[in-house]
Amino acid sequence: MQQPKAIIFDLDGVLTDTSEYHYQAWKHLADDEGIAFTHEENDTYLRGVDRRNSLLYLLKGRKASEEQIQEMMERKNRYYNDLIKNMTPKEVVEGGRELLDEIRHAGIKTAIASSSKNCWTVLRAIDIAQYFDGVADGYSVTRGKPAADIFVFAAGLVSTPTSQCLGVEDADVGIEAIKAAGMQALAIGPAERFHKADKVLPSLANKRLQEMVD
Ligand code: B16
Ligand code: MG
Repeated sequence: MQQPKAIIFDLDGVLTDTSEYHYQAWKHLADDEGIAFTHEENDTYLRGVDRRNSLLYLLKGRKASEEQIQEMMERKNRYYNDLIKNMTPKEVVEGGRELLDEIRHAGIKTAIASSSKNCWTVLRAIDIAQYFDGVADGYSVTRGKPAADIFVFAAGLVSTPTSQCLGVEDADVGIEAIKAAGMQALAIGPAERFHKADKVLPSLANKRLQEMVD
């Protein structure tokens, strides 16, 4: 890999394990509605996917009015907020602060590209907002991952051409978005989850910059 001028991080599932809370909130909604839903489905189909498209997957072809869709999205979001409200700075991936410090000291810009509308709540709860030069979240673009838009938007926030950015993602749709944006892609998670990653690490825990770009 070439040394990037900017690193664009996904949030949920990369810098903190909120992807597990998203799963629990969707599972709660699925149980309410009597719909079968597994952890494996969450990892394969919902990671990185925006709230509305996640719900449409979960409904598995069941008919719902716009009013019912809105109500279910709000209900899932209430369940999710109940789970994240007690998050603390301890829930940053182990060694994450040191890694972000190292990246910034190397003169590399940093930004967030998260599909989540709760992105700022989580950044504040785990106290890492200060490590980023820009934050793109679920309000920044209309076309979600796998469209390139949120990564292109985040690269713009740090005034860096996408060809000089490294994107970091735990979702296969996120890796697709990074590659569509013309960036190098570092995937976080099991190798079999990803199709287009340039490099895969099982986790960002206790990693150094060099291990991300080798
Ligand atoms: P919200 P990321 C994504 O965040 C999550 O991976 C995904 O599970 C969630 O549905 C999506 O955000 C929308 O989240 O309902 O909070 O707006 O991985 O892109 O940081
Ligand atoms: Mg993610």
